[in-house]
Amino acid sequence: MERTFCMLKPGVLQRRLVGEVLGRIERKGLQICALKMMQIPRAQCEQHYAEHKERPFFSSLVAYMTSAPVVAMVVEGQDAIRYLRTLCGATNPAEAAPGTIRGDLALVTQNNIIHASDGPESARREIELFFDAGEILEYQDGNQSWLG
Ligand code: 3AN
Repeated sequence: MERTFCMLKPGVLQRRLVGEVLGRIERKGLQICALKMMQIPRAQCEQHYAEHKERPFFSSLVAYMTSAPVVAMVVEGQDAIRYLRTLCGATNPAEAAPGTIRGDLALVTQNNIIHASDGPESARREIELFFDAGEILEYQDGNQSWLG
């Protein structure tokens, strides 16, 4: 099973959309194996977005992401990285297809609802940056047992 890191940006709690977004991830069949609310310390946020350090939006992005609590999680499933990215839709909500999380719920690129790791290496790095091993829990996938 593959694991990926996912984070709901501050606007999701502020707009009462946590259940809506978690519901989409769950209904797809992906499994949440770690979940917490937190306000990200600035240094941790800068580390998370280090690849964008030179981009013009970096300081505004860090200011936004640290302005209010986020929901951080680890999501598991076969091909979880690819499935979650597809659920999210394009980075720019104007280009995100209807039916995707960003396509349906976002208008602004910076405040585009959700972060999801873009590959196995970033997933590993991001999970480690946000979670201790003991916070990631294993449990039986109920869907699989019903499917037999
Ligand atoms: P994604 O989150 O779809 O992987 P990235 O990695 O290119 O996209 O960008 C990381 C985050 O940086 C985005 N989620 C968004 O919040 C912000 N971002 C990306 N491009 C822009 C932009 N042109 N203007 C403002 N913020 C941006």
